[in-house]
Parts: sequence; C-alpha cells; structure tokens
Amino acid sequence: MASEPTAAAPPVDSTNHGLRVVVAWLVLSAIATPLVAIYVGPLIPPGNGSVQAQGQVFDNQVMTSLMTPVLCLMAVFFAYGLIKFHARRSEAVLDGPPLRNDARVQLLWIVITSTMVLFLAGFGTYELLKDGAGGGQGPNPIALPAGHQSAFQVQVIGQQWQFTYRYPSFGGLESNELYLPENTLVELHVTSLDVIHSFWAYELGVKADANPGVDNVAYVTTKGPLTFHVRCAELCGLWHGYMYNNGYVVSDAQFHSWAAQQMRLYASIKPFMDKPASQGGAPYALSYFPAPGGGPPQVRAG
Ligand SMILES: [Cu+2]
Repeated sequence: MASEPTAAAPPVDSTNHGLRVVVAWLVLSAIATPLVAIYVGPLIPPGNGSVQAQGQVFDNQVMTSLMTPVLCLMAVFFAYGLIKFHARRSEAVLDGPPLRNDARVQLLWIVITSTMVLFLAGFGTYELLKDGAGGGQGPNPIALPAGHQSAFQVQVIGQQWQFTYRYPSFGGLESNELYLPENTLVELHVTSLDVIHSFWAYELGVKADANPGVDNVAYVTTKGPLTFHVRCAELCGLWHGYMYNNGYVVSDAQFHSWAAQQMRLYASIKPFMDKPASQGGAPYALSYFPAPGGGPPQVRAG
C-alpha cells in the first residue's frame, strides 16, 4: 500500500505577539506623546497673535497629542507584522491559522475610539462656547465671550476686491485700513456689498464669511502690537487673489491718533456718506444689499 504524503503541520508559536505589540506601543507612546505635545503642537498655526488664536494653537496641541498614541499603534502594528511575519525567501509560503473574532479587542476598540470621539466633541464645543474661537457666528452669536456687552465694534465689508472697515463708535468712519487697539475685545460685524467673500485675519485666528445681507458676528481679543495678514478666503471673482492687506494691532494712543487722522480725511465725504441710499449715500448699517443693475448698495430694510 502506497503511503499517503503527510501534510506539514503548521509550526506551533507560543509567543504572545499581542503583548509584545502592546508593550512596544506603550513605550513608544510614552516617549512620543510628550515630545509632540511640547515641541510639535505649539508650532501649528496660527500662532499666539490673539486670545482666540492662542486657543486654536492649544486645541491643535490637544488634538495632535491625542492623535500620537493612535499613530504609534499603527506604526508598531505594521512594523511588528512586517518584521516578524514576513516570509523569508527560502521558506515556502504557508497560510496562517484561521482568524476568529476577538471580543476583547473589538470591545476595547469600540470603547477607546468612542471615548476619544465623544471627548473631542465635548472639548470642541466647550472651546467654541468659551469665546467663539474666532469664527463667524451669524447675526445672533451664542458663543459670547465674557464682557461682550462692552466690546469694541468694527464692521468688515467685503467688496470686489478689497475689504473696508467701518467704526460705528467713530461716526461710521470708513477706512481701507484695519487698525485695532491692543488688549481689547473686538466685535467684528462681517458683511459684503456684492458677492460672497470670507474675511480671514490669519494671525488673529479669525475667519468669517462675508455675505451680502448678512451681519456675521465674530469676536477676537487682541493682545500686544501685531501686524497681521488679511486675505479673502472665498473665490469671489477675477481679482480674488489680489484681495489681501495688512492689519495692525497698536497701542491705545496710536489707535486714537490714527482714528483722529482718519476722521479728518473722512470729514469731507461724511455728509455724502450719511445721506440715505436713495440719494446716493451709504449710511452705516449692519448689512447691505447690492443694488439691482449696479449703483450704490442698498441698506437692508428693517
Ligand atoms: Cu473676496
């Protein structure tokens, strides 16, 4: 009787690979996470130009720190698998033992990822509600920073293709320069005369849609003197790429002397500007509508 060829039994492996991976992951995470939190997180934009920008840097720091152990797990898992289980050239390629569900791993996976996602949702909501985080909140903001009742108001008006700024506490003064006093809570009212724009004051950590007919409120608390970039962040026509400028946070004294100088320049056109729109004026209003067929923008009724 011919002997049956015996199949080679798969090699018995008693090594606890899972434990090795977990230990390597914990060691790598314990080293990498503080390094990322301390050295990488603070480098992420937009910098510490305002209280809200600083808050965004902190948020990025928290998120990159949370992300690091997840990334480490992926790296360790792949590295271990590639090194430990790759087939050598001299070996026949054998199929491994069949995989079965592992209820503990599944449960851990669900619990850990759900906890992280829920924590980040809660953390993000808290950070938003604290001071608005520099985002446009529409006409009725719910994330009001402390002391918002006495915030300094500045209107930001997008138009093809520049931003202009009006200061209601200076008689509706309009300028194409944005000056802000230092250490001040500023309430920005962002709107547009024509198409949709987006007011992005990068180092201030402010980004808010500028839409015609909408008064989009965003808060920012300035810190020390700062030159910041303003860009339009919404494709708004032919010269969208040209729609950038510098803005300045200056001392109180410098701000008032700038405002006084602007008021002198503005005085000659103020009577014309204050006329009703029907007479060609552009009196201060919280939002404007483009006039059908051109002409001066219409003040929103009501
Ligand atoms: Cu624009």
